[in-house]
Amino acid sequence: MNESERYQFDLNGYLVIENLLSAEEVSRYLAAADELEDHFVKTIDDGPRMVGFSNISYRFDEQHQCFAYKGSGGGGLQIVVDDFLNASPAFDSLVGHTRTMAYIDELCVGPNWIGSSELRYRYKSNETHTHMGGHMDVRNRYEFAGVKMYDSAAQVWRVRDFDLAAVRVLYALHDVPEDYGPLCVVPGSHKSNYFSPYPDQKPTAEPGMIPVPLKAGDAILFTENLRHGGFPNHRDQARKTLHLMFSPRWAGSQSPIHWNEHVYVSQQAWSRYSDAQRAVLPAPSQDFEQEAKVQRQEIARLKAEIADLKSQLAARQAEAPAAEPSRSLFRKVMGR
Ligand SMILES: O=C(O)CCC(=O)C(=O)O
Repeated sequence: MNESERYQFDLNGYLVIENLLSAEEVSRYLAAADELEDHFVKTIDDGPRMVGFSNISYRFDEQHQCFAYKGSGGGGLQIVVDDFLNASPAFDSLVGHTRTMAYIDELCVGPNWIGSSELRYRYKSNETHTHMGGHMDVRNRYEFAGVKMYDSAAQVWRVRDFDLAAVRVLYALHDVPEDYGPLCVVPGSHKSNYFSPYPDQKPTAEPGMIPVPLKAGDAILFTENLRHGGFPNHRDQARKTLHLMFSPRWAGSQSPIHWNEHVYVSQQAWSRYSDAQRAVLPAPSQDFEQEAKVQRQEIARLKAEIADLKSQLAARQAEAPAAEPSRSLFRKVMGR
């Protein structure tokens, strides 16, 4: 980071890096995102399903080894694909991406790694409700250290300015102007001593919230303590972006499906990575463990669905009109 970038990042809590991705990287990632889109749109409501933090219902996509969920902020559809790095070798060069890691290593003490990875499709009218702002969660800590520290990853003593527990990077796969659903932020809110008094809702209604338009290949880096959201997408096409979160290895994931655990790396993706790439991801859990986790959740969901259907049936039976009087009662009443 140069002097101006350090100043801007500390002051505002975010930084736009123009052309962090090369034109070739942008076209490769966008082509892969385009190719996957149809599949995720068609299958998003299928099983098997798993429930993540905050009751978010995910679908495990066996074919691409990803977890996907949908949302509808602002009334428009959003599809979020967690662990998208498994979905295509086209994304491999994003793991340990040299230009990105130069920023991450300066902001976040090593050994650091990818704490969440999302491919987001945000369709017409979709917006992301406002959230975060200030000292909200220790896993998001923003700290200006400015002291000499031992860097255990590089095994050297050095003066470190930034000591963040979570840095998000959002890469634009096409131009994202103001009407195309850009990320929005309240600059400086990462240092706020009060939580936002405004509801976690309409990003356009919150005072101080500004959109951050990007060009294809640009990225925005921000501290997770920064208050942010996503402006509405007014266009007929989906806004497509890639999101990585970096954290020290000891910090738990904030992806709802991996809450306080870590991202899922498939055996297939792992086998493609170099040692340097493997350093920024956890090794794959045994496939059978992952499979068992998915199956246990699916069984629990089906049991809950059966219980719910049984109680609906019981309620309907209770409401049903009384049965015809029995013949003996009829006889009694009629005196026969
Ligand atoms: O995709 C967006 O516009 C919003 C992203 C966001 O809120 C997040 O990364 O936490």
